[in-house]
Parts: sequence; C-alpha cells; structure tokens
Amino acid sequence: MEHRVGPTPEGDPEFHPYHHPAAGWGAAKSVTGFLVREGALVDGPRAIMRMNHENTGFDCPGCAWPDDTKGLHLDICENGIKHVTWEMTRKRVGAEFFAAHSVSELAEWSDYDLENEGRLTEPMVYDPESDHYVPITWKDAFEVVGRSLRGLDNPDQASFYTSGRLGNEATFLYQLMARELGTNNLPDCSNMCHEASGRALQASLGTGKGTVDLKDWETADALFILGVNAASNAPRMLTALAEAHHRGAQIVHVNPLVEAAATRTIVPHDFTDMALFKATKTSTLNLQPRIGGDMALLRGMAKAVLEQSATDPKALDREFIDRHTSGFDAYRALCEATPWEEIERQSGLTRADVLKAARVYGEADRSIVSWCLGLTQHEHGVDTVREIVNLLLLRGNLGREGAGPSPVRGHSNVQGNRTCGIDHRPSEAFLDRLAEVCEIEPPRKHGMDTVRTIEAMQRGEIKVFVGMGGNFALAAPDTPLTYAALRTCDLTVQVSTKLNRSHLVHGKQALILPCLGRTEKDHQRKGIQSTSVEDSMSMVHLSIGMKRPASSHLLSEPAIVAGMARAALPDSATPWEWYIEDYDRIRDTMARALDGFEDFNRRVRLPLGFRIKQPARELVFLTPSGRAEFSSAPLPDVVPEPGTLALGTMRSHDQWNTTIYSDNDRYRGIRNLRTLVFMNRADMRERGIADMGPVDITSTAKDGSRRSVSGYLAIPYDIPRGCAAGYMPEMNVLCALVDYSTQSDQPIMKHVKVTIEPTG
Ligand SMILES: Nc1nc2c(c(=O)[nH]1)N[C@H]1C(S)=C(S)[C@@H](COP(=O)(O)OP(=O)(O)OC[C@H]3O[C@@H](n4cnc5c(=O)[nH]c(N)nc54)[C@H](O)[C@@H]3O)O[C@H]1N2
Ligand SMILES: Nc1nc2c(c(=O)[nH]1)N[C@H]1C(S)=C(S)[C@@H](COP(=O)(O)OP(=O)(O)OC[C@H]3O[C@@H](n4cnc5c(=O)[nH]c(N)nc54)[C@H](O)[C@@H]3O)O[C@H]1N2
Ligand SMILES: [Mo]
Repeated sequence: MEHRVGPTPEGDPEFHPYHHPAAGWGAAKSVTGFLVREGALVDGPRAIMRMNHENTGFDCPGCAWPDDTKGLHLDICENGIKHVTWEMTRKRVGAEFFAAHSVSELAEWSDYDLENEGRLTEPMVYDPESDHYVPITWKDAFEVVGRSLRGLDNPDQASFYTSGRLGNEATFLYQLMARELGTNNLPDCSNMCHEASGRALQASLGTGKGTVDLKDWETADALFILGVNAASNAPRMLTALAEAHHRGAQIVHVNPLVEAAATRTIVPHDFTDMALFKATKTSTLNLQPRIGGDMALLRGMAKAVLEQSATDPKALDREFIDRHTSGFDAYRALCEATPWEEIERQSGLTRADVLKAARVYGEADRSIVSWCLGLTQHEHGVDTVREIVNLLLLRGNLGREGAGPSPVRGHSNVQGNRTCGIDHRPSEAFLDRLAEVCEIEPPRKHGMDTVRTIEAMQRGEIKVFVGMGGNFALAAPDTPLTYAALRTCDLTVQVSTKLNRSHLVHGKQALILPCLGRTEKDHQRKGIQSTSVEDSMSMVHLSIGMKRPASSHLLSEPAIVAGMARAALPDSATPWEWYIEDYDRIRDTMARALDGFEDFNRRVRLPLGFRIKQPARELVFLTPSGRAEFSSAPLPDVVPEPGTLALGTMRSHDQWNTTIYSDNDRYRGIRNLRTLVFMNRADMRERGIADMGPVDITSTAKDGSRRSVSGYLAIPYDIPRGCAAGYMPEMNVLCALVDYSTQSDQPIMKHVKVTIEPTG
C-alpha cells in the first residue's frame, strides 16, 4: 500500500502479553488519554451520559449490541466513548484546508492523519485543473449528481453503497431513490460482514436474523461465543458474560486466539468492582480451533449428542424435531458417517475437547450460540452458520426463552439497513409492496453486491458511485485493484463526516458531501428530528442528537438523499421535500411498506422502542417446507497445504474498521505497531523467523495470482499451528477480489492462503 494507515508510532514496537481483566481501569485510562487528545474532556463525558437513554438520547454510533433492558443507562464502554468523541471532535476541515493541500499531496498522508483533521464542514467538488477540492453549493452539488444520473444509458450504471451507520429513515429513502431510478445496485458493508449469516438463517429458519434478545442472554444455561473479539468489538457483551458467570451459566469461547473477553473482566459501569479491582470470570471453557475449523467442531458436537441419544433419550428433543424440522434423518446419517479423525483433523481440536463442548451443550437446558466475523468471512461461512442451527435444532434450542442463534452484528444499524431495503437481492414480496405503497415500478433484476460492483467498475460498467458513509476504498478487498476500479467512474460521491481515503481515490468528477453525525441536532421545518436504528437483537428505537452541528452547512443524511433524488428524478411523484420536513412522514410510509413496522411512529416512541416480530421465534418458519431445515453439507477441507498458513485479518483494539485511534492493541499486548503478524512459535522456528523479526507475507488467490507485503513483524503468539493473524485494513492488499465465497459472495477475509518468510 502507498501509505501508512495508523498514526506515526510514538515509540518502538513492543509486545508484552496482557494478563489483566478486560475493560476495568485499563479501559478507563485509555479513554481518558483519548479524551484529552481530542480536547473533549468535558463534552465527551456529558455526551456519554445522554447516550443509549430511553428514547431521549442518541444511539451509540458504535457497535450493534443492544441496550440494557433493565433501564441501566450507564452501560457504556471504552470503545463507545472513543467512537462518540471521535465524532464530536472540535477540529474542522474547511475550504481553507482543501485550498492548502492538493489531492495528490493528501494521498501521501496516513489515513490516521486524514481523519485526524476533524469534521468536514461544507460540500466540496474536485477541480481537476488545480487538483484541489473546492467549495460548491449544495444546490450545485445535487445538480452534479442529478446530471450524471440522468445522463446514464441505463440505471444499472449507478451503484449506491451503504455503510451500516445510516439510520432507518435515510436508508428507506436511499433505497427508494435507487429503485425509482431503476436499479437494485445496493452494495453494502454487510456484503463483507454478515452476508453469510443472513443467507444461512434465511435458508434454515426463514428469517435473516437471530431470534434471541438480551432477556434470553440473561436466562441461558450455556453461551457459546464463536469467532468474535467481544472485549474490543462488542464490549457491552462483557457485562452479559460477567452476569452469566455470576449466576452459574456455562460460557464456552471458540476462537483460535484466546481473546480478552474469554478470560475475565471488570465490568466498567460497576463502580464497586472498579474501585475494588474485582474481576469476574467470563469463561468456563476456551477452545482454540484452527482457522476455519468451527464447522468441524460443531459437527463433532452434534455427532456426540446423537451418539449419546442411543442410551439417553433426553439427549435429543425428538418432539421438537418431529414437529418443527425437516431433513433430520439425512443430517443424522451425515454425522454418523463423519469419522472422528476427520473432525479432529479439520477442527484442529482433540476429540476430548470436542466432547467437553458437547457435554456443556448436552447438559444445558437452554443454549445460545453467538458468532461474528470469525465464522462468516470464510468460503464455507453459510454452511458453518447452518451447522450452528443444526446443532440448536437437535435439542429444540429455538423459540423459547434463553435459547437460539444470536449473530453479533457490526455497525450500529447494519441490521436496520437490510430491514429497510438495502438489499441487492430484494424479495418479490418486498418489491411488490414498495411498488404499491410508493407508487413506483422497482426493477426486478437483482443488483450488484460489493465484490460485483468492483468487478463491474473494472469493466467500466459503473459510471456513478455513491458512498453513503463508510470508506469503500479501504474497507474493500484487494486495495490497489479497488482503487483502480473507483478511478474508472465518471463520478464518485461520498457522504461523510470525516476526510478519508475514499475522497482521495475518486472518479473523474468527485464530490464530498458532509453530513450531520448521530450526536448532532437535526433541525428541519417541523422541528428537531429523530431517526431510528435497529440493534443486533431486532430492537428498533429512536436516536436524537443533542449537540450543536459541527458546521452550519451540514445537511442530514435524509436531506442529502432527498436532494440527490430530486435532482436525479425531477418529475418524481415521491414527495422528497415534504418527507424531509418531518421524518414522521417517512416513518408513516415505512409503516405501510415494511413488514413489522406497523404503527411505527407510536411504537418507536415507547420507552425502549419495539422489537420487530421474528416469525422463527414463534416457531413459524417462512421456508419452503414451512419447517426449520437441517442442512447436510459435507465438511470443507480447511487444513492449510504444506508450507502455507491460513491468515485471518481482524481489528486491533484501538480501531473502528478503517478508522485507527492508535497503534496499540492493548489486550493483545501490542504497542506502537500495526504491520505485524501473529504466529505460532513452532511455525516461526520452522521458517527461521526471529521474535518480532521482519517477514514477507505472500498470499495466493484462487486464480493463482499472488500479492505480498514486506517487513511485517512476526509476533510469537498463542495461536494454533498453521494459523496466522494480522490487521485489516493494512492486510486488505493480501485479499484478492476473486477470493470471495461461492456461498455468500463475501470476501474470504479470515482464511487467506499465505506463505511467510523472513524478509531479505
Ligand atoms: N471497537 C470496535 N468495535 C467494532 C468494530 C471495530 O472496528 N472496532 N467493527 C464493527 C464491525 S463492522 C463488525 S462486523 C464487528 C466485528 O467484530 P469481530 O468479528 O470481533 O471482528 P474481527 O476483529 O474481525 O475479529 C474476528 C475474531 O474472530 C477470530 N477468528 C478468526 N478466524 C476465526 C475462525 O476461523 N474461527 C473462529 N471461531 N474465530 C476466528 C479472531 O481471532 C477474532 O477474535 O465489530 C463491530 N464493532
Ligand atoms: N480484510 C478485511 N477487510 C474488511 C473486514 C475484515 O474483517 N477484514 N471487515 C469488513 C467489515 S465487517 C465491514 S463492516 C467493512 C467496513 O466498511 P465501511 O463501513 O465502509 O467502513 P468504516 O471504516 O466503518 O467507515 C468509516 C467512515 O465512515 C464515515 N462516517 C462515520 N460516521 C458517519 C456518519 O454518521 N454518516 C456518514 N455518512 N458517514 C460517517 C467517516 O467518514 C469514516 O471515515 O470493512 C470490511 N473490510
Ligand atoms: Mo462489519
């Protein structure tokens, strides 16, 4: 890559294994340092007190973990605080900044330095003559977008990307605009994130979402946490884990790395625990499968449960299986036919370890299985998530309290985006209703996802790309190729809060459209507006900003969509301007157009909002058979070929996707370093790699093409042999665009085939 992603390191790289509980004082210290740096020591804490309140504050723009149902308002976390403060910074990027720095110059800056300039304040347009961004009025900016969209040969030459921050109301208008224009080209970050979960749950249960809520987490006897680094990426889960441990629940973590959430925590809002340094355990069993080994583990657990059922009829819930499921006999035969040796080889675990997990599962009356990217960003992500459902079905762990599948979503509203229509493969039923309610004729042809969009750009088939939030250039795989693809566009439009790489890797024409953040007051004709979001557990609630906007020139995301839509569709009968005067009007339309949003305006104002009905939770399965479907996929071969390793790309503790807060990864013991690779000591020795010695990493893609990085430092780590791990987005250069899952079309970001050698 041409540039550094993180800040200039403050010292030499260091690695000291971390032995403290997660969260607690380490988190408090890190937060304080961050607030001081951002000059937000007063504003930060004040804002945080307003976060996640019962419909009177704003929703935390961080992760999608739900708010506590008991009205505990201080359920805040280190990374939530950093996230809010990041948005509330006092620094500004205005016209003078762009006048002083050309785009070519800014392209040399690190991503950290770009974002560190602060909030964008006014719309800017790229001027090719001077190679600078120059100010443009909103009216003219919309006209640039409108003219380009009106000038397309066909609407499929446009692509509308969504990052999972976008609120439901803006989301609904955005997809309406795309479909009224005539395209389903709605790629989103979910294509790189939980696409596999959605596909799997849809096929198995007839719903793309998990079925459990926080109350279920509070009553489960066993929690299985697979492939998620909760202490960093869903820190409020720590509270749920500590609470579960207190009441004697079993907590099994499955991860090639033993992450901080898999040991113990000091619950950050529990002031007594904080004062007394009192840590609570958050795990009763840790299993470290090889990367990609989860499906074999799950299959082994199912096999063990079935074996036990020969002597213990209670091992299976036969009544549930007979009444509610289909495909059980085939699945049982498959489990019986899968030899233990194969399960051990593919999982990288011993039979004894698999049986330990199976015993926990067999003894629990109520089990929840939760997962994140460690399971989805694989070739076999869909099969693996379906295997989770298989296992749950065996013991009727569905449709009752304390049991079920519980994917941990990423961005705070990524689930709401899908619910409200960001889907390149919309169902006929969804389109029929949209057509009727909004009086448009939506296109029926499926659109393009993230990978397909980049491919189409390469062929010159995408002329206009709109990024509704996010940082497409850096988040997508195959960085140089994605850059080149974006540069083929006639127009790229980025709706953003801060300067990022996607503004500098642009089309022939380019616009930066700065928007309000979630913490800010959104004034419209009928007063202050609120927007709604949906969390990982299908709770929809309102978010109301309370801060003065970073600049008086900012528009809200719904207003920006409406402005673009009107310019692109001058004769549209959709009342774009009228919708923006009062978002209740958007919600009234959504109530009629979307399943589960009946009486939206009233229900969203209930103290904790409302939960979207989950048919599978009521044991209603919208599958072809009307039952929950067992799947019978063969075990994939995930064992690395001799000499190669499976590399997983992941986040450090101090980053939010492409936004880097510092070069430290506290829980993994790293300081001042991001260009690293975690390796098993034996794998290092075999290759003659010294501790923290520089290495070259070369990936080989499905098509045989190679990509490499050089000079990364190898960190000896507790990770299974044959596995390696390092950070995104730096390592996106190693992820080939062709390496996407044939099951979900998701880029395979957790199982990159690599060789690693000492540099030089
Ligand atoms: N602070 C913070 N919070 C975030 C984000 C952030 O960047 N920063 N990002 C948000 C977003 S968009 C998302 S999608 C989520 C992501 O949340 P995570 O899924 O936690 O994200 P990753 O950092 O990619 O971590 C993947 C985890 O999976 C493990 N893993 C890798 N391969 C395998 C495997 O084959 N099997 C198993 N069982 N585990 C494996 C890794 O060791 C790591 O613990 O977090 C959200 N929350
Ligand atoms: N190798 C590898 N690559 C990955 C992943 C991985 O695990 N490994 N994970 C993938 C996943 S799960 C995801 S979700 C994607 C993330 O992909 P994206 O969602 O595209 O990326 P982010 O880094 O979250 O976007 C950050 C930018 O969002 C903008 N922003 C912040 N707040 C707002 C707001 O309120 N409104 C608007 N309009 N803009 C705002 C800011 O300008 C900021 O620069 O990355 C994917 N890429
Ligand atoms: Mo994500």
